Amino acid sequence: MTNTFPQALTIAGSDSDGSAGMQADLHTFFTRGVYGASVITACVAGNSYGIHASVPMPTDFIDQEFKDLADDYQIRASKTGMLADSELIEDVVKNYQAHDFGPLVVDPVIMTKHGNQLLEESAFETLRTKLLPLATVLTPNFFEVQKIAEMTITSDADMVTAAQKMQRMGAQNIIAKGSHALPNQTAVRDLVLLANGDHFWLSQPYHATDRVNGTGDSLSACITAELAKGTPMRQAITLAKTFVNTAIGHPIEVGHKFGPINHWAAQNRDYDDLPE
Ligand code: PXL
Repeated sequence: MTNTFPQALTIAGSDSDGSAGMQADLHTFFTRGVYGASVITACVAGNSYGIHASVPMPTDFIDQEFKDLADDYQIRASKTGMLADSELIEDVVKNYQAHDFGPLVVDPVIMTKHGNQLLEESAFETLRTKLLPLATVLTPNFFEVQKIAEMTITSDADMVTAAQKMQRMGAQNIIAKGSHALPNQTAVRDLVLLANGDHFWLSQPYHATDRVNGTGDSLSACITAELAKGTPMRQAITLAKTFVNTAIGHPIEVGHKFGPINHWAAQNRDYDDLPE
């Protein structure tokens, strides 16, 4: 067997309701035509109302997951999601450095939209100093941008400064997601800072819906899937943004509160119209 079919890896937590975490990642890989493997770091029990229990996996089990993939599969791109605590982050960093699993997309998962903490407060510095420098792409949301860059963002210029600061911390490419809490909001604007120093803004319509669970996971997973297929960085990020916006724009009736996004709507969209 040639083992050449595009294969991507999510290193993330399992979310029992399927809306976020590795389930959202695997939905995304599937809809972008990429085979998805998963190194499970933690298990979360929850539903559209919130998270009610969380258990980290033992690091020797995580080591074995990495080993089994390295022994057999050819992972072309990887992403990280929920990493729970410092010990897990350090274990994932060790394993990622020991294997050739392609470019790494780091979604710096800290807290859910319900306000549930997914990363211990004490692990934040480990994330910033040990994982972030490995990021081929970093995908912080508005809250995470401000926390990582230690800045309050009130203007476009602030956002560029924050992204440049994160690049100096070691992340190569950054998509810094804009605020979703502006008065009379009609659009969401994200900043992309590329490794060569160029930056541009991506604007998408704002959808007033609670069905947004798994958006950050799906964005970073979509970038990962595209990189696994060899899509150039700029197109991978632009396509992923449109993918997630399309999925948010076509809600499905699952759960009562922060329900999942619609990966089928995103799958059925044609992406040939996107700018180069
Ligand atoms: O969407 C962030 C996220 C990541 N990983 C897991 C989650 C969630 C949100 O619920 O449960 C496992």
